[in-house]
Amino acid sequence: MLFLCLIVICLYLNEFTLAFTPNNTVWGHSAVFADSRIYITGGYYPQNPINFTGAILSKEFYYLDVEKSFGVGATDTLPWVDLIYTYVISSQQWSNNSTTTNAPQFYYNSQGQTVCDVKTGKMYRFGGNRHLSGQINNNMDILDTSTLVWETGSTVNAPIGRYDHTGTLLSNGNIVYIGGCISYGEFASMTELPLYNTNNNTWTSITIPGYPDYYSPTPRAYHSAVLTQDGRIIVYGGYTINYNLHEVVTDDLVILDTSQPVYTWSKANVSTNSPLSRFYHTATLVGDYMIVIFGRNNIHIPPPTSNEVFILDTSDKSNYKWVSEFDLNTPPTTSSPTPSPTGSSNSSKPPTPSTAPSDLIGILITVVFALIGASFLIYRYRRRRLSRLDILTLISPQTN
Ligand SMILES: *[C@@H]1O[C@H](CO)[C@@H](O)[C@H](O)[C@H]1NC(C)=O
Ligand SMILES: *[C@@H]1O[C@H](CO)[C@@H](O)[C@H](O)[C@H]1NC(C)=O
Ligand SMILES: *[C@@H]1O[C@H](CO)[C@@H](O)[C@H](O)[C@H]1NC(C)=O
Ligand SMILES: *[C@@H]1O[C@H](CO)[C@@H](O)[C@H](O)[C@H]1NC(C)=O
Ligand SMILES: *[C@@H]1O[C@H](CO)[C@@H](O)[C@H](O)[C@H]1NC(C)=O
Ligand SMILES: *[C@@H]1O[C@H](CO)[C@@H](O)[C@H](O)[C@H]1NC(C)=O
Ligand SMILES: CC(=O)N[C@H]1CO[C@H](CO)[C@@H](O)[C@@H]1O
Repeated sequence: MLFLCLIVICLYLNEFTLAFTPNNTVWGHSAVFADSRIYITGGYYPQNPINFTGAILSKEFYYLDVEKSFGVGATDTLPWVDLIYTYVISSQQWSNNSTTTNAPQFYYNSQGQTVCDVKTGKMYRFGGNRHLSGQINNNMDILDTSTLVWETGSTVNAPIGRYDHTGTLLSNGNIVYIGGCISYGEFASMTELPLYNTNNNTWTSITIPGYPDYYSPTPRAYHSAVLTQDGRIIVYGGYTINYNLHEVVTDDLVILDTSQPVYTWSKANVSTNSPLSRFYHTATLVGDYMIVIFGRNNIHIPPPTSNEVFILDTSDKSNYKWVSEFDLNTPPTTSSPTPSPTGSSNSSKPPTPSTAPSDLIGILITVVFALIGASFLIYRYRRRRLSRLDILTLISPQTN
């Protein structure tokens, strides 16, 4: 297991720093919400933006500041903040403080569903595939973030392996796994979903009544899934067909209602124009707003709009709206925890942008998670470009 040695440091930039705008054509990145910031790292950008061919790993690390209102229209400037860190990849480990023990095998395409339970500090990673063999696994690897020791979850009744799926932790401690591929070009069922009970480490599954009595969404992979406070899992985007011919799903906004004993699917009622459907994006819930960042469309993506960030107002479940503003002045009535590693379950107010120790710890944890995700991608990159990659440069915050 190859981890990277991360050394480093936050060079605080001052107020004169130029405005930072990340590449809009990034896909397969990860996003973590913590302390009113959505941290983005990793992902790919096209080698040939004109015809969208080739994939180069992005080494950027930055965040979207969701502490204040902002618009996502073509002329708006998004509150991106660049982060610079320096990694020295001379040893095969993370820095001392984040070295884990019993590290499991390395898998691809499992980053989209990694779930963290903020109550226990455990991170759950299920499935993924091997890079060279393409072998798909159904392992449940659990990282205790307080001890940094990996454990193995239950294999009894474990579902068939998969990749490019999502995992969503419900308030009852079950992780619901949605979608993904169970073999090359073959998709997991959307009506029989695996559940992992984190309270007693057991697998079960739930059967969702489907067609013809109920709506059944198109099977999909590399979609996103966020949980609202009232138990709706909002599944957005994803691809169908097969990996090489992948196309976005047509029913790109579907809802799994987990608030009743019998879960049901429905297609979201959307009363506004929708952005271009996509996959390999991220979605993060901040209050009642689902913030979708980047992603890609089909093989040949049309030119991106100037801001590839989109906001869905999820407050009215009979009428979802894509809005052009993240507006804290007419705050959504509730503030929902997001299934992110450091999202506090009780942070109903955005914390102040101070650098109090607790914030720093939150940020640190976030960074560690983000980097663990990034390491999967970086590992692959490094294999391909061993000679070039002695130093990765990432950078850090100017604080507001
Ligand atoms: C994409 O563009 C690059 C550079 O212009 C070119 O070399 C490559 O052949 C093109 N690929 C396809 C599939 O069109
Ligand atoms: C953005 O894309 C261009 C070319 O497509 C590339 O040169 C540049 O490094 C990319 N930047 C990031 C942050 O990925
Ligand atoms: C951290 O790692 C360095 C070299 O990898 C080693 O010399 C040092 O003793 C380690 N420190 C701790 C506290 O483990
Ligand atoms: C695990 O917990 C669930 C309820 O949370 C219960 O139905 C199930 O029987 C438990 N399984 C074991 C093996 O204890
Ligand atoms: C969608 O909207 C229609 C008409 O506005 C309404 O009849 C229907 O119940 C709504 N569906 C959901 C799931 O809310
Ligand atoms: C949430 O915070 C409020 C006040 O800040 C406190 O009264 C309440 O007990 C907290 N709830 C939980 C679940 O921690
Ligand atoms: C958060 C944490 O564990 N920090 C430790 C990192 O390692 C140094 C020693 O190298 C400790 O002093 C810190 O407490």
